[in-house]
Amino acid sequence: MNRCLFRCVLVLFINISLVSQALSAEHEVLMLDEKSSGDMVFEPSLIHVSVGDTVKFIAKDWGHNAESIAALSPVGATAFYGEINKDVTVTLDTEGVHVIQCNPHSLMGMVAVIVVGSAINLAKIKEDSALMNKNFRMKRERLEEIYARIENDPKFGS
Ligand SMILES: [Cu+2]
Repeated sequence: MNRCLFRCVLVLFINISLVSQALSAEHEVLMLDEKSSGDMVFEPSLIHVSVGDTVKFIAKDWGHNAESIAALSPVGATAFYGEINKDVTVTLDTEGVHVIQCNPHSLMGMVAVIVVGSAINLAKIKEDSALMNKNFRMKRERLEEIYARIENDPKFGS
């Protein structure tokens, strides 16, 4: 009898934790000085999340921040601005491609891309990035590489 009750409670508990995991997840992105892929990077530089998930940007190395770029975000997305040397956690409620930058290193192409759900606005983001290319003078190919990875991976649904 007790064993049955224990089993039922255990099953219920597992179900509750599975449901809450399915509802939202937290992802982590590191802000780093250097990596094999180059200097001043977000790691990973491309992540795929579900609507309602959170992303925590972790200030592992000094001198970085994470902030949204209004012109390279889906229409209606909430802007965020993380302070330098501080972790920042954002909840992403707007579907589409969001480009994130480190303000001090934006000229060096310290960017990350978060795809929330499907990359429904990728064409527009690419067009607007081309207009902003002057702001990514040194390593703007990083963004182009990331867009190519999105286009070549069916999971992003672009
Ligand atoms: Cu930086």
